[in-house]
Amino acid sequence: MKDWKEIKSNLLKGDRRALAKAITLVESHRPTDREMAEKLLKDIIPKSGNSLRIGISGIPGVGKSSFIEVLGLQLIKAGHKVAVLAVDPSSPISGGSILGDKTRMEELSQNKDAFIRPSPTTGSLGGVTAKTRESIFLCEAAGYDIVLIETVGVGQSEYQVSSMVDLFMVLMVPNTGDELQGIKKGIIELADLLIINKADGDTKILAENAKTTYQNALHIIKKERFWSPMVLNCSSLEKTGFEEIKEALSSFDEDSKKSGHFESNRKEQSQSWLDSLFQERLFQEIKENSSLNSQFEKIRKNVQDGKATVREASSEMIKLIKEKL
Ligand SMILES: Nc1nc2c(ncn2[C@@H]2O[C@H](COP(=O)(O)OP(=O)(O)OP(=O)(O)O)[C@@H](O)[C@H]2O)c(=O)[nH]1
Ligand SMILES: [Mg+2]
Repeated sequence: MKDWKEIKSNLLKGDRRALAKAITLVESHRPTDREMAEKLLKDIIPKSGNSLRIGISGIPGVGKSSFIEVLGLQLIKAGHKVAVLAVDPSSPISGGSILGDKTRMEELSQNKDAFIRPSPTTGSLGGVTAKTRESIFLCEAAGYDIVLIETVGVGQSEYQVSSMVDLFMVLMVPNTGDELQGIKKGIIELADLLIINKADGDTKILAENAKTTYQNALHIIKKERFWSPMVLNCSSLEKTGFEEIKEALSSFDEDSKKSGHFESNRKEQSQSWLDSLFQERLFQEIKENSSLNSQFEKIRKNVQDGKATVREASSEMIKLIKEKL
């Protein structure tokens, strides 16, 4: 990668190609790229932060990409610049969902005020989310004031994404039977907005019923915060329900800033990011230290052979680490 300073100055002017290059740099595993990425990030961080970061989650096929296409275009019409990032730890190699996204977000991807970036394709979930966080900063420095982060997958990625956004949205489909069966209560607890998509055609009435069910369920989950989670219906196909969604987004933005939650939440998020990054790097350092590791092997064997208790062994390991520090 050539001149990171050139990338930086073009990125700060809002150049989409420079932004794409910058993200590639951040995603790269090559040590020289890594070095440049760190310099670049250090320089642009003061210019970042100025967006509403929105996480969008939901099971595969619920309609996230179609939803983002409609919402994104409407936000742009209202004067925003919209960046879309994806977190997809479930498909580390393939381009399947990327292809899907390109076609689902056809109009948005061609809009000059939109920037769409598929998920980083390599690395552990921890690595992928670290890169997504850094990509958020880059998008903000390039002038995007709405950053949408689409998470694919069930389970851990939702928690990871909710810990890097200001507002977390969960998309659901109306279904027959017990509405709450399929979703984990934990995910609902994370949601600031629950959106029931596909409220059209035959499923319109089901969506209405689902809305009531979820509203009641959310009532039970008591949140002592500035914001009570909302349930809204929409159809990405018919483009209905989006006025209410946009209103909810701006109320959330306003209320969270007024209450001080916005600021404190971001501080908390960067603190916990630092903690987890520190831990990750510390473990990496230890793993890469061969003399330490051969000593650890012996200690492990002692435990296996019943010559030391687990507690004794861990104390011994800590002692060895301290000696190296
Ligand atoms: N009837 C109806 N169908 C929809 C709506 N939104 C999306 N779909 C359809 O649902 C399917 C999945 O939509 P996507 O937008 O790709 O869903 P996704 O959640 O992004 O899927 P993954 O990226 O695979 O997780 C497509 O066939 C869409 O045409 C809607 O509002 N109404
Ligand atoms: Mg999708």
